[in-house]
Amino acid sequence: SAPLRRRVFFALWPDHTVAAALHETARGLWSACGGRLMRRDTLHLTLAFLGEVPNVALDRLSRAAARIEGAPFVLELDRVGSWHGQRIVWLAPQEAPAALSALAGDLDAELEAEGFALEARPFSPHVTLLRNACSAPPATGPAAVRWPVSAFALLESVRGVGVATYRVLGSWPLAG
Ligand code: 2AM
Repeated sequence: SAPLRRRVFFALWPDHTVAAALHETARGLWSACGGRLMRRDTLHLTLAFLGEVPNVALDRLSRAAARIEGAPFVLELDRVGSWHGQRIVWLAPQEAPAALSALAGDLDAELEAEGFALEARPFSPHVTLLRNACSAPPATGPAAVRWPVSAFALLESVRGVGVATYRVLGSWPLAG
């Protein structure tokens, strides 16, 4: 039977080429740092995390997304870091492009206008590459990944046996 609720979030979802580059970087870090390597087809940058929402709310999510008037931008993912508590190793932009911060901020505002409550914690753009990894990844090493961004997506997280897979529910262009 179909679930009545879905676990969803908005994210930047890489094309095959960028996902392959991210995964290469992840493998390099994994060899130094261990842990669990995120699969290539799951790599993403979260913009807004909603968690479980009822199916009937999906229309409101689409409406919020459709109101975004974003501009395309290029992300230079040139910084490796970790969060010790969660033992996550991630890749992030040294400096977030203004268009990325604007996109996340506008999305938050539109989601709140549609009645969704979001976390107050500040936007910290990152792509998780490893979980349960060492807490001191090598700062130098992988080359920066260049990610031209021209759309954002709504993703559903589907819990499989042991693994989560993600399904794109919708995608909206950043037409400029
Ligand atoms: P993470 O990679 O740093 O764990 C799907 O779970 C995506 O949503 C992941 O990118 C995850 O971030 C993010 N996520 C999970 N729970 C979250 C929360 N409570 N707040 C913000 N982002 C969250």
